[in-house]
Amino acid sequence: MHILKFRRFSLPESQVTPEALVFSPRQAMALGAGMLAAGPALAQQAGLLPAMRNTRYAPGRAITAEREVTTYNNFYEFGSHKTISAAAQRMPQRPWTVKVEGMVESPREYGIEDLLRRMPMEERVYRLRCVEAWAMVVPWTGFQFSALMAEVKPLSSARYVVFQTAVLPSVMPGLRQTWYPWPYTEGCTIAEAANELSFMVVGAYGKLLPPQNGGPIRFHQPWKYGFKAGKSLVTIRFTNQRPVTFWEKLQPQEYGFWANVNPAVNHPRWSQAQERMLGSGESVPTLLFNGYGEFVADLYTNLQNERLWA
Ligand SMILES: Nc1nc2c(c(=O)[nH]1)N[C@H]1C(S)=C(S)[C@@H](COP(=O)(O)O)O[C@H]1N2
Ligand SMILES: [Mo]
Repeated sequence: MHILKFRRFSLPESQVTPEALVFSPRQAMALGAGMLAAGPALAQQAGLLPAMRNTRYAPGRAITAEREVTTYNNFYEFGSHKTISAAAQRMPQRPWTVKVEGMVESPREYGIEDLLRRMPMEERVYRLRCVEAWAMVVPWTGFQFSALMAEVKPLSSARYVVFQTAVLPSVMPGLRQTWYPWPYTEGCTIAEAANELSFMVVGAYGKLLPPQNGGPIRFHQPWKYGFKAGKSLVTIRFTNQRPVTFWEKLQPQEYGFWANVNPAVNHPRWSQAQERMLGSGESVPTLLFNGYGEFVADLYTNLQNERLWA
């Protein structure tokens, strides 16, 4: 425990947020237990996970059991079914490089360890609503995407951000399904990316993000359907061209660019009014913008002509 504390406090002052300096006994215990169980990979990040929870984003629902979240997944690179978690363990998580490129003043290539050390880490409990009408509530660890934007400085000509998943044919059997438009590519506008809710996820339940959930790094915008949350990212590109994203290429009549959650706009093949909570199986009403309207509704006031819902 003392070693862990030392590591945390040995971070340069400039890389530590004020909240990160507060370290509850409970978190210290969780960290100690995680260390013993998970070995060297976690030990390398010991000073960073778990991070302090940011309570500004109360989910209003119970956190979903970790076991459900880590064993029921959408990750088509590993297969077009939910039980890919075992197969995903074959995806190496280190070394891992994320390129930030395109219309930015300072393009960068980050080693994942370096990125984690540079960014202001926090925990946020967010809802995730899949377009297939299941949902979960997860304590993610990560950093607000705007912190990365501040470092690379998008040019004023940049309009969109594009997120691209790794292509690793030796460990991703799903890539053999050649009718899918690999690589998995997602994107949003600069304004959406700069919103305070846009979050780069590198951990869950106080531990490093497991590969099946998109480790070592995935995106998440909790007011949009889950398919917008690209997993296992290797490239983040700023551009003035609106990307045609993975599901939009496949089924443009069912999955659009904006994909904001709206219970009143049904999927062509099912209702979006309700959602099934993973674990409890409880059926609950779906909320406009997945309940995050107070943070994001303003982004869409001048976009009435766009198809804002999935
Ligand atoms: N690269 C990649 N990212 C992806 C997907 C995918 O198939 N491949 N599925 C998406 C969908 S549809 C959802 S609902 C979420 C699921 O995240 P989870 O498995 O962590 O619950 O990941 C999203 N990100
Ligand atoms: Mo999804």
